Amino acid sequence: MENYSFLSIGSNVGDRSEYIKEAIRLLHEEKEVKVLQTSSLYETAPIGYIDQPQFLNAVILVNTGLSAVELLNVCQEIERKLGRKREIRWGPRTLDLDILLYNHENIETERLSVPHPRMVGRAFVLVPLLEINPTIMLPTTDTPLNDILEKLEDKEGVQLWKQKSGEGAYALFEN
Ligand code: A4P
Ligand code: MG
Repeated sequence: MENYSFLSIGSNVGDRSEYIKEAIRLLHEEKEVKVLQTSSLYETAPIGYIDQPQFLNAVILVNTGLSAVELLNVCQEIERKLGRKREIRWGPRTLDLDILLYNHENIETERLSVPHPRMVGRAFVLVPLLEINPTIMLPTTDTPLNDILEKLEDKEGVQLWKQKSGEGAYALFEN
C-alpha cells in the first residue's frame, strides 16, 4: 500500500450524505485501499451545468496498492453500485468519485488525467483538499493552492455543511 491518492467525492441527488458515506465505506472495504482521512462535508453551488441542485462535496486521502488505473476502476465500480447513470456531462449525479492526485505523478492517458485537469479552477475541490493538507503542492505548478483558491470566484458558493469529528475513515459519520 505504498501509494497515496486524493479523491474528490460529490453528490447532488437523493440522500447526498448517505451516498457519500456509502462510497467511503465501499472504498475502505477494498482490500487494496485504506481511507486515511476525510475532509468535512461542504455544500456547494453547481459549476459547469448550473441548472441542477446543490452538491455535497468532500475530499478523501487514501493509501493504496493499486495503480492509478486500477484505482479508477474501483471508483467507477462504486459509482455504478450507487446508481450513477451518465446522462448530462457535468449534470446531476448520485455519486462522482474522481482521482485528484496520485502520488506526485503526472498521468496522461486516454482514460485518466492526473492531476485532475479541472481541480485548480474549483473551490469545491480546493477547500476540502486544503482542509486535509494545507501545504499540498501539485506536480504541475509551484503556486501554492491557497493562492489559487483566493482568486476563485466560486469560493463563496462553498459552505461548511457537516464538520468532521476526529480522524480516520469514519470521522465524518461518527455523530
Ligand atoms: N477521467 C480522466 N481523468 C480522470 C480522473 N482524474 N478521475 C475520465 C476520474 N475520471 C477521470 O468522467 C468522464 C471520464 O473522465 C471517465 O470515464 C474517466 O475515464 P465521468 O465521471 O464519467 O463524467 P463526469 O463526471 O460527468 O465528467 P467529468 O468531466 O469528470 O466532470 P467533472 O469535471 O468531474 O465535473 N459542481 C459542484 N459544485 N460540485 C461537483 O462535484 N461536479 C461536476 C462534474 C460538475 N459540477 C460540479 C461538480
Ligand atoms: Mg467525474
